[in-house]
Amino acid sequence: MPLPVPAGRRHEAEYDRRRLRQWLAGEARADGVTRRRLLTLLAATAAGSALGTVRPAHAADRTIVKPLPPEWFIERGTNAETRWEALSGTGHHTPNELFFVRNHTATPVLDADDWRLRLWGSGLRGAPGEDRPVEFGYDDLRKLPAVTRTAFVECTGNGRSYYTTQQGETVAGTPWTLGAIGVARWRGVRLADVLRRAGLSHGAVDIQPRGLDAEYVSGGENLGRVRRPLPLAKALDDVLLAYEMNGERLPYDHGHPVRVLVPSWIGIASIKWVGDIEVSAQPLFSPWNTTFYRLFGPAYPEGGSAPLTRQVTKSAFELASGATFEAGRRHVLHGRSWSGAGAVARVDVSTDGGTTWRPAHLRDKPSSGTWTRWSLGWNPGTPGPTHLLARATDTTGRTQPDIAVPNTQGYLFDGVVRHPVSVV
Ligand SMILES: Nc1nc2c(c(=O)[nH]1)N[C@H]1C(S)=C(S)[C@@H](COP(=O)(O)O)O[C@H]1N2
Ligand SMILES: [Mo]
Repeated sequence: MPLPVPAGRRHEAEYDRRRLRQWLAGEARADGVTRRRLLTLLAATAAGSALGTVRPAHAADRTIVKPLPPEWFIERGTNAETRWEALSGTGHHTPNELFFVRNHTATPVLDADDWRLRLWGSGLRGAPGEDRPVEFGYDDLRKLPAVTRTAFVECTGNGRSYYTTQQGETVAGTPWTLGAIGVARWRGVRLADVLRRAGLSHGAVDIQPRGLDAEYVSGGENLGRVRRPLPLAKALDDVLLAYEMNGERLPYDHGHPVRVLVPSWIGIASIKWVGDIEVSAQPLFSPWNTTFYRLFGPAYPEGGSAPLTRQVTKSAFELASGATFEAGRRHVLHGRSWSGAGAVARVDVSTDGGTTWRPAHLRDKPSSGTWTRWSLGWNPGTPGPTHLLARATDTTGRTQPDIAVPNTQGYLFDGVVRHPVSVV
């Protein structure tokens, strides 16, 4: 039996863990102590074990906490894209270790025990003219009725690089291929339940969750903390405050202790590390529904489109770019297709660069808010390079076009992607 730890020491051990996590997040001073020494200490704590195999030389500069082995991820600045070939053989849900990360700055390492969610603003009932904030702790949320749902989180810029490589357009932003999406089983509470408990007024129209990560500086301008308004109708419909991902405590990089999860909508709506939610009787704006996440370009009005909401339809093969296939043998191609408008109920695949098409075999019951896995047998004949193409159609009748309508920030690419492979 382990010896009982004196209360004073237990306390200090807990504080030490927190202090070390703060150091990792750049929030503690460590004058006169080497980085190596602190990493050794960190590795000995519970926080350390959750970090896995942090590469010591880079640990203090890293913006993502979890390991990013190059066979699973393509690192893109503060972000990490999942490699599609790494999803081969995984189930319907993306394992947490493989889930892409999109960080405006860096993952803050937060402690659920210290965390509070503050709801405030003119859309809450209170004495007239009085701003009446309401707070919930982590345990308060865990005591509310829990719900579980499978949903993707996908970056609005997923597939952005194909505007350039397939269409010759110049677009601004992270040049994702198709790996800025993941599907997880999220568990948490309905945002509607929390809003009602906080005392939602009849006049409320918008809510605005805000992250606890650092303020975002873009082009020399401090835009403040990451935040984006959400119409009340969506907030009350199917939005969750999630504290679990695939049966595990929410990982640091994905919003620990609590994130917003807005099914079918663009990834930016699903605010991670949520610290407060403004509930407003007036419509709200932030840079993330004005400058960003509207469509600008020749096909759109001068001031841009309306703020973006749902994702578009896309397909991807569980293959590396340039994968090789032996001629004269039967192979099975696997892939996944998804849409923000409805379930994907039909996928057509071409193995000859788009000349002929065959329907793929669906491996999931089509369901909205998530992808449908599919497969197709292929017996390639002549050696040489070719392109594999997949075109999905969702239950609302949307089919992926050959060409996506361009916009300056390269959002919502829905064109059919030409995946290069070679037959050997
Ligand atoms: N607080 C906060 N929330 C955030 C972000 C962020 O940088 N800070 N990035 C957003 C964007 S653009 C996307 S695509 C998703 C990515 O979620 P993930 O990192 O869990 O995959 O989180 C969103 N929520
Ligand atoms: Mo995103």
